[in-house]
Amino acid sequence: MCGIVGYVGAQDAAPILIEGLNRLEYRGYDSAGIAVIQRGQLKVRKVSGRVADLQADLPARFKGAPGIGHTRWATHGEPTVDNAHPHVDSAGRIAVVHNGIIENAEELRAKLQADGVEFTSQTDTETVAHLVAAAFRTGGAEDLEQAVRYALRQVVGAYGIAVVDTEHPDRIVVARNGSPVLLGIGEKEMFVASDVAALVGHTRQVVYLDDGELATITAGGYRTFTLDARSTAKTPSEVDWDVVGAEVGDHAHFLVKEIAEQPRSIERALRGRLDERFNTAHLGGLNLTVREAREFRRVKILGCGSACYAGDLGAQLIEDLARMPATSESASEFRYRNPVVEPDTLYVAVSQSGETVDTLAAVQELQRKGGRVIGIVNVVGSTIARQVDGGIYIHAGPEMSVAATKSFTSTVVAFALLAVHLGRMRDLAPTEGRRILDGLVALPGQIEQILDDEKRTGTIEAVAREIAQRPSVLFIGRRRGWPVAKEGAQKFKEVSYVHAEAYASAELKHGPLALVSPELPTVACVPDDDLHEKNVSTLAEIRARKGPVVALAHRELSAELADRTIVIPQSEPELDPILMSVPLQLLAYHAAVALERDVDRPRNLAKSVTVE
Ligand code: HGA
Repeated sequence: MCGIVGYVGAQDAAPILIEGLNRLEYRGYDSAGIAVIQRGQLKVRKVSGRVADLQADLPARFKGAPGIGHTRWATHGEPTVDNAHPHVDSAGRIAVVHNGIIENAEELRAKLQADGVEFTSQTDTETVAHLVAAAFRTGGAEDLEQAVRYALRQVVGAYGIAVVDTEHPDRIVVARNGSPVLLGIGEKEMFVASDVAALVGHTRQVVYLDDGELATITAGGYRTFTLDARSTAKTPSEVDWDVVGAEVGDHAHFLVKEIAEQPRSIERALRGRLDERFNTAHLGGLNLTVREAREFRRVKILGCGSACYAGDLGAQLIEDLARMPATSESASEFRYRNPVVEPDTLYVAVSQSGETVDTLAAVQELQRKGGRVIGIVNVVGSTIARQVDGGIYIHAGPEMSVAATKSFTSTVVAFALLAVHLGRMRDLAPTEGRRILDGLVALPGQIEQILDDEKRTGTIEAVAREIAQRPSVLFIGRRRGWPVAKEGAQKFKEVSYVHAEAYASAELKHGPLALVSPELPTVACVPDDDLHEKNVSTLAEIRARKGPVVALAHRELSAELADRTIVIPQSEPELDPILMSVPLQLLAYHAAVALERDVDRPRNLAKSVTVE
C-alpha cells in the first residue's frame, strides 16, 4: 500500500524521490510528501492528492539530501495535508515515513501528550517521530540507530519506516516489521524503498530486509542489525526488472496495456516448463521430491480478491486433472479461524505482489502448524516468495494497474501446469497431459484473436457503454464459469464503481432472480461444454422475466436467449476460463473509460495490500 522511498548521496534527493514516488503511486495515492535535509535544516513538502501535485508544488530551491518520500493510502486519519507523511517531531529535527499500522498508537499518543508533546495529525505514524525525538531527549540515545531502536521497542504493530535526523545528516535509518523495506546499492549513494519499482533506473543491486531488521544507510554503504543491536549478515540480490514494462507507452492506461500484454505474459509463464517428452509440466521451483508430491492427498489454495478467484479455478483444475480434492479460500478468513492444518495437504498461497498481508499471515500460521506451503507469486524476491517452501513465479512482469489482469490469467496458467504436474504423477494419461499442454500453448494466439476481434468490431466496448449506465450488473456462470463470473464482477465494480454481483447460475432461483427486471443486465458465461443446456435454461429463466442478457459464448446465441453475444475462441474445457476472463476485463475497462473513472487508480483502493 503506502509507498516509501529514500535517498542518501551526493545528488539532490528531491528529483529522485519524486521519480520513485511516481513509480510507487499505484500502491497508494491519496496524499504524498517528501522531506530533505538542507544545510542541517529539515524541509518538508506535503500535498493532499497526487504525486504530480506534489511535484508541481515543489520550489526549485527544494534541495539537499538525504531525503525520504511517501505516497499514502490512509488507515488513520483522512487524506489531508496534515496527515500526509513525512511526520516530524515538535522540534523539527526528526522526519519519518511509515507503511503499516501502529496498533498501540492511542496509548503511545496519550503517554506522549502527558509529557507535553503536541500532535499535528491524526495518524498513528506521528507517534514514531515523537518517540525517536524522545529517545534523544530522555531515553539516553546518542545516535539515530539507538533512537530508532528505542522508539520501536515501544511500538506494537506493523511497519516499514524510514527516518532522517538533522543531527545525523549523513544517514537514513530504516526498519521493517511486517511491511516490506529494501535497500538499493548505488555508486557512493544508497536508496531505500518499499518496492523495487522505485529503484528502476538507479540500481539492480538490492538487499531485502527481514522482519525485525533495521538498517543504517549512508552514501558509503549499509549496515543491518536487529532491535537489540545484533548485526545481521545480508547478501545483495540482483533485480531482473524490465524497465520498459513499467511504462505506459502508447496505451491510454496501464489497465488496457496489461490486458493487451496477456499473450506475452502467458508465454512467459509457460517458458521452459513444458515437458514434451513425458507430457507433463516441469516446475523446478516447487522444491518437492516426487515422493513428497505424491504423498499429498489434498490441496488447499489461499489468496485474496482476484488471487482467490484464480485459486477457485486452480482448485477445479487440480480436481479435474490430478483427481485430488482441492479447495480455495480467502486467506483473510482462513488466518483467523484456527484452521485444521493437515500434513498431507499441499497449501498454495497466491499473491501477485507477494506482499499481501492477509495471505502472508495465513502462510505464517500454516508454517507454525507444520503445513507445507508453496507460493504462486509474480514479484520475484517478495516477502511471500521468500517465506514459502517453494513455488511458481508467474513472470507476468510489472503490473501497475490496481485491477489485476495479466497476473490473474498467468496465475491460472500456473495452476494448470501444477495440475498437470500433480496429475501426471498420479493417474492422468499422457494423452490427457498432452491435450492440456497443447491447449496452453494455443492460448496466446487465441487471446490475440479476442483482442483483434474487439479492435475490428468494438462489440465489447459497445456493450460496456450500455451497461455502464445501469445501477447494477449481474455476472453468472456455472462450474468453471462461476469463478470467471466472480472475477468479472470484481473487475467491473472496482474500476467502474457500478455495483456488480456474481452468482453461480443455479443459485439465481434461490434469491437473486427476484432482482431480475429490464433494468438489471446479466452477463452470462455460456461455454460450449457439457453444461451448455443447463446454462441455456438459466438464460431462458432470465429472459422470461425480461432481463437483458449479454452472453459470453463460443457461438452466437439466438436473440431469444441473449441481446448480445460476445463470441470467443474455444480452448480445452479446463482452460476456457482463461479465455473467458479476457472479454470481461475489456468490459470493465471500457465501462470505466465511458464513466471517466480513474482507470488505473480506482478510488479507495491500492495495489499490494500490505495493511489489514
Ligand atoms: N497508518 C499510516 C500508514 C498507512 C499505510 O501504510 N497504508 O498502506 C497512515 O494512515 O498514514
